[in-house]
Amino acid sequence: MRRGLALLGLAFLWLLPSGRPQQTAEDACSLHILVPGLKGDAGQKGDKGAPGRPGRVGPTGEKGEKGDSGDIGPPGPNGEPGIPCECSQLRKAIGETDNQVSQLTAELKFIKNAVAGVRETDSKIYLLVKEEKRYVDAQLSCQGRGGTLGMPKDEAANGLMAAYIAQAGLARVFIGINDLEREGTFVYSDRSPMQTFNKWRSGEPNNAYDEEDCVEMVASGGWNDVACHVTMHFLCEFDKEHV
Ligand SMILES: [Ca+2]
Ligand SMILES: [Ca+2]
Repeated sequence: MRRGLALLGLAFLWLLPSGRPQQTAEDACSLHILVPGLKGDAGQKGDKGAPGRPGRVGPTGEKGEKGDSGDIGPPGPNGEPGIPCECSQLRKAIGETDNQVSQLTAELKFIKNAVAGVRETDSKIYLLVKEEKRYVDAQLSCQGRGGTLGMPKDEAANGLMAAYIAQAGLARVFIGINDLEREGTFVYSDRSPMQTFNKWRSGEPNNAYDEEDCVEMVASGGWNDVACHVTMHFLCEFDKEHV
C-alpha cells in the first residue's frame, strides 16, 4: 500500500515539469481577455413574464351632477276599441224592469187576495180587495185586473157579496154603482141602468151634503150613497169567460 502511494507521487512529479510551457502560453492569453471586447449581438427576447398582482382599490370619486331629462318618447300604439255605451238602452231596460216589478207586486197581492178566498157563481168571480182606495181608484184597480167594481144586479149576487163582506169582518166596501153623470140617476159601473132590483137602506140615497155620488154596501147587504173621495176597501167582480 505504501509502495502504491509512492509510485503515485512519482508519477505526479513527472507530469508537473512537462506541463509548465503550456501554463505560460495560457497566461499570455489571459492578458488579452482583460481588455473589454466588442459588444455582442442582442440576445433572443425572453419569454413573457407572469401577470402581476392586481392593484389596491382606489378612493371613491365625487358624486356627479344630475343629468338633464331625456326627450319625450314616441306615443304608444292605439288601445283595443271599447264596448259602445248603451246607457240609454240600459236606463230604458231598468225602467221597464221597475214597471214589471210593480206589476208583479200588484199581481202577487192580487194572488194573495185570491188565495185568501174569492167567491164565485156559475158566471162570476168576486174578489174583496183589502186596500183602501177612493171610488175612482178602486174601479181602476178592478179594471186593471180585468174586472170591474161589483155590481149586485139580483138578490143572489147581493146576498153573496154581503156574506163575503161580513165574513171578512168589514163594515162597508165600495160597489160598482154611482150617479156621477146625472144626479139621482144611478147606473152600474158598466154603465148599465139600474133595474127594479135595489137594496137601498132606509132613507137612502140621500145625496147628503150634495156630494154623495158613489155607493157602498154594508155587511148586512144594504146600499148607501156616499162621497166618492172617501177611501175604503172594495169588491171587484170578474166574468168567468174573461178570466
Ligand atoms: Ca148623488
Ligand atoms: Ca147617503
